[in-house]
Amino acid sequence: MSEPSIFTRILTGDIPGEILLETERIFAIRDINPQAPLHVLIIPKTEDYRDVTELAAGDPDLLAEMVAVAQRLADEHANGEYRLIFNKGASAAQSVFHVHAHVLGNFEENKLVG
Ligand code: DGP
Repeated sequence: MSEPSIFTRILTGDIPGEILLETERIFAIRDINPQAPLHVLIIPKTEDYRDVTELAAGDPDLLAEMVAVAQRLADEHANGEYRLIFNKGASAAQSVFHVHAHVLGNFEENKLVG
């Protein structure tokens, strides 16, 4: 069997990481290298899907649940608005091959006022 992914190791407590939200099939953590004031990763607990294309083909309901979790996170930590990104493939900057979505928000916090 292959090694558990970095995300599974956070879920199981093998390595540290704050779990922001957890449902039966999904969990969410803050990205270690945030690209926006809010930058959270939404991750299915299963490692069955390497990327969003496999997930959409294999379990579209789980993909829809990830979008619902993105909205929940944005409602709780932003103003209900968010950017949702899936990287698919190394040449598109995917580095962890356990499917996950990046939720980014609160971009206004970086703008200068006045
Ligand atoms: P991607 O490039 O789409 O595969 O995104 C992987 C993301 O995972 C990347 O933005 C950084 C994040 N990441 C990698 N290792 C860790 C970790 O140990 N903890 C947390 N919180 N995030 C991590």
